[in-house]
Amino acid sequence: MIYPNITESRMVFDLNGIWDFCLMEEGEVYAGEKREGFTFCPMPVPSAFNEIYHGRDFADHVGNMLYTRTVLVTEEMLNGRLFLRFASVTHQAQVWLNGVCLGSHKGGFLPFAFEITQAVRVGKNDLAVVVNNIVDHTTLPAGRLVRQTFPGLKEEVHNLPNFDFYNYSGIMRPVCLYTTPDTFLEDISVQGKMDGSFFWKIQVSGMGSLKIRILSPEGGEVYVSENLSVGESGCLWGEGRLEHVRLWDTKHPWLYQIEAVLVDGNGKRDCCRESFGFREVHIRDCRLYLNGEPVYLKGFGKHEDSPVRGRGFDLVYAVKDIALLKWIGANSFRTSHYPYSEEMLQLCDREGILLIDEAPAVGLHTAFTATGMLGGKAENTWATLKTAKHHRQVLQEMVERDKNHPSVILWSVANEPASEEEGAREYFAPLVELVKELDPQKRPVTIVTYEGSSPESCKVAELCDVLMLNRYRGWYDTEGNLKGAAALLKDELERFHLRCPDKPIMLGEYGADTIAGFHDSNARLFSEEYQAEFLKVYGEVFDTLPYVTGEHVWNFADFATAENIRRVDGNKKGVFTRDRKPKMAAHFLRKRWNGYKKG
Ligand code: GCB
Repeated sequence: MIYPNITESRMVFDLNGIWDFCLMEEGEVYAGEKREGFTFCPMPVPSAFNEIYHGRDFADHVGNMLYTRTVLVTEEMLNGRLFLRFASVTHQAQVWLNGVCLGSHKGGFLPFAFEITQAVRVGKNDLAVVVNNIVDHTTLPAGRLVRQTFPGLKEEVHNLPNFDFYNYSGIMRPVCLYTTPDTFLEDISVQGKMDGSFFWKIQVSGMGSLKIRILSPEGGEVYVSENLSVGESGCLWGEGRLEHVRLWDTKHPWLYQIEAVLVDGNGKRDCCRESFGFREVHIRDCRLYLNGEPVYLKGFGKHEDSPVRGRGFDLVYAVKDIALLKWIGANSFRTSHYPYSEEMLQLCDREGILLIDEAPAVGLHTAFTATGMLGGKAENTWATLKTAKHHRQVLQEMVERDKNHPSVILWSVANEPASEEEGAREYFAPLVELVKELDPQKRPVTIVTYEGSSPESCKVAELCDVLMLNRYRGWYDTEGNLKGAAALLKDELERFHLRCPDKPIMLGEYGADTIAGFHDSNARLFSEEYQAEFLKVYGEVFDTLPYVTGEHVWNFADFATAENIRRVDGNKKGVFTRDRKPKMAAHFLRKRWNGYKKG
């Protein structure tokens, strides 16, 4: 999937701005009609709709909502083909243009586009999007729709997320129109290796002649291959090798570009560029290697989350967060629990941040208890959930979107599924295989597992290249007893190592809820002292175990969750507050991580 950039042959028109918005009633149908005289309110796009207006009914609305706007199209825009692209609509979208349904898309964190060359007209066009935010046993993330009645009251519909973050929704990331010539470049895949060799593959919508150039970080041409003929399959690949290549790493994230120019039978050109790096990721002897050097992952599980904006696209927080990661000495983060915006990945490429790119597959556990909402009743998850097909779709879309990013070093297929239950291996084996098959770089793959999935009960450990474990000893159990927590942690890590002696292990999550400004000289639960001590004790355990290859603290910043009695104004495990002020733990990590080298 090619990111919509303006090039010599392509125009991009921003459709962000204020759209008309209304919540829809349950059972209400939209069939493409113009809703004149209807009460719409202004809604910024992109954004999460939830916190823009006042009221619980508004914020917690379950079901459909309608976004509309007029789109003006000029004659020039219709010289070739025109596409309408949404970077993400959470969780499902049905798109209408001039009263005609263009199609729908399921999955709230990945892009989709419709060709509108025929459906659009010069002048004014009516665009409408029906957005649905329900999470249930068929969606990713997963949730549950429940109907409740109270004496004398009308039935209420609640959507319980199977996950610990607020279900922000709406048209969350940018919307645009982009043009292409009649025959156009559909996809560019590119991979650079440590020895300077590179491999590219181009997908074209028809036939033509192709010119490929590689541009150095300064923009100079370092490789060219031309008059390459693209036949009926529309697919062409090639390889080459550069001398004195500059590698992409965390200190010097050198970015090269591949430029593809296609000329079709009528002499029309299409031109696109994609950034990439020369770098390799390997796993050997329980360690993760970047360009042949062991790399220890220091960082966080994050969220796209900030006050008012919720999970809506926000470049200000994206750049700020990268700056804070650098300040604290982190080198990586996980895009928990869904693929982040394309712009965030571009920033990580540019700034040398390593990413664990996670599919939106969270809540795959029918006994989910982190927020106490499902009561922890063990059910047969893999016979109950109906997510397998959709899971394949999101993995495919994620790898297609993110495959060229040098920052992505590991794929996460899911977070905390019921990996201890019968059926887990059968569910995940084909998904892990799919990712390996789709990724031209064959990056390592993981499934992030939780405490209930022990070294003795986990059914998916052997499927993973890296064991990524989320552990809350000293918080959800053994609370307050950090000595006991450390002993349990170490014992469990050793048992995992015995089971998988060749696999690196990393902590995908560990942390403690902490109220900023709450202090206690005895380091009691919820105090800043406890959080700092908790992280220190965990760090001491990791330092003694050579196969521990990384530590990702949960969480980078405080974030919003659904309302429940385990959360006071959201999840407070942030090392930074929600508005990005450091807690004591941030200063501790800054000391630990800056210059840290695992022996
Ligand atoms: C977890 C989840 C994460 C939660 C966290 C917590 O294991 O993966 O989504 O927010 O625990 O704070 O409970």
